[in-house]
Amino acid sequence: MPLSDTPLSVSHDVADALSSGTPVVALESTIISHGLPKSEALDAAHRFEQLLRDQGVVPATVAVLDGRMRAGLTESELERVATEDLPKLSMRDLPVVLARGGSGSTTVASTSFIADQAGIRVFATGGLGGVHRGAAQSFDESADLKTLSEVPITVVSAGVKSILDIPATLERLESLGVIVLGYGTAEFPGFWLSSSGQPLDWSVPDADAVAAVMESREQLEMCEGIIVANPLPVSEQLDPEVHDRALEEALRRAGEKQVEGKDVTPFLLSSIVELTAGRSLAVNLTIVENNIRVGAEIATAWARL
Ligand code: PSU
Ligand code: MN
Repeated sequence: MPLSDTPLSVSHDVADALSSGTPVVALESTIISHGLPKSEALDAAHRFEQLLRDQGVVPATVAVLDGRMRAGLTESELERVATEDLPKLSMRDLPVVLARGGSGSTTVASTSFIADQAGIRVFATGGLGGVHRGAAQSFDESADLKTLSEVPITVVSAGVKSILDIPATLERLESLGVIVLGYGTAEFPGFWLSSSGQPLDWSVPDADAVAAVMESREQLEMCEGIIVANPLPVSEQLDPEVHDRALEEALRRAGEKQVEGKDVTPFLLSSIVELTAGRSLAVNLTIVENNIRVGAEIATAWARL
């Protein structure tokens, strides 16, 4: 199907940048609509985009609005994402919501898919979805993993949150053939903590090295995504003791309330914000900003190639 027939709208800014070789970085909207308190969401969405512009990169925040996939939002569209109660859309939700002319925020999976359809190669986020604790019983594994094995995007993240089973997530990424590069580290980051303690096979020193891997993947015509695992500096991580206590209590609450399915991630995240008196949220924002900076460097290095 020609691109003009697909329900995809690329903003003028983003389309111009893509055709002129100006670097573009995609941003997801689930962080904005579900990952942050409503009071913070719009400011954060603005800040994320501005950070990219400051580095000479065009931001492409991704969402679904009124039955169309969007890459690059206007001010009023960004406001809608931050203030309306939009459903969180993973891959399998896209055809249904598009068919109904509906709207929603996009996860890592659906953002990766839409960004790729728009021709965007780099995406910056906070943390990825992964294998949940207890997945051996519940089979709860984020569709992010499957999609990242099918879409040749490069996503910058601080690993996955400790609310998940991190070793199992890394095993699944290996099975799925997703490329994982430690950015200046040989250990997988632990989101709020600089390291999860899990070793990685590959580490890269800088954005040029990531762009070189992207080029090499392209030469091999591989479709698997690249995860650039970018840790927080130790000086900015959440106090490990505060982290461990909040995590334990949040998991206990989720078990007690029998939270299931796609509600698990937002429930645990908001519980941890409450249990750390907002500190996890401040660290969360720092993480996304850090990843955006690295995403901008990678997109710039890629545009140079
Ligand atoms: N991890 C975070 N913050 C988030 C998410 C993950 O630290 O907001 C969101 C992302 O959009 C991710 C999604 O793609 O949750 C994964 O949800 P699920 O496990 O339901 O696939
Ligand atoms: Mn799930």
